[in-house]
Amino acid sequence: MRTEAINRVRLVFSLFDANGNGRLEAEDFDLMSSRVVEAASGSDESAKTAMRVAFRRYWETLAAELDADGDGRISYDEYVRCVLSPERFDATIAAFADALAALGSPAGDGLVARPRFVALMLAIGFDRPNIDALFDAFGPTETDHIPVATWVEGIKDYYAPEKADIPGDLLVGSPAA
Ligand SMILES: [Ca+2]
Ligand SMILES: [Ca+2]
Repeated sequence: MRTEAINRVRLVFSLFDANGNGRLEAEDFDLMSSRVVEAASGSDESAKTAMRVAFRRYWETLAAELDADGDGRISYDEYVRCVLSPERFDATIAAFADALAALGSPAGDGLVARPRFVALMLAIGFDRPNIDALFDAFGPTETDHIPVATWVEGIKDYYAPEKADIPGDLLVGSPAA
């Protein structure tokens, strides 16, 4: 198990605990979903609906796979076990990544502008310096865009337990000066 992967998982757990009670539950994903969709001004309704569906599926997958004590909530100890069987989450993560990155490109041109990326990542709860560091690591164009596909792959890598020294690690802690 890579330390970097555990750090990434810990960060996601803290952000997805949107109501801050130390457990993941359906309400957290509803809150997060609302925040992200609200930040996606300019996206069409079908893209917003796809995001809501992806968040719901995300929660339902966690509840089905990780709620070891069956109390309808996911503790951190339950959540961290997701890294032991990542293949069970691949399809859910892929759908989530596609929906999120699609919100980043409302024009449907396959490109995500930095302000849009920042707005969506702030809505999830990441810190601004980390978000900018990640965007820079994705190698933006001269017009400060990244391809949707780059973001999708970055999200999948973020959740891959065997990956280290990836752009997504820049979301954890303070970005290097
Ligand atoms: Ca919670
Ligand atoms: Ca539980």
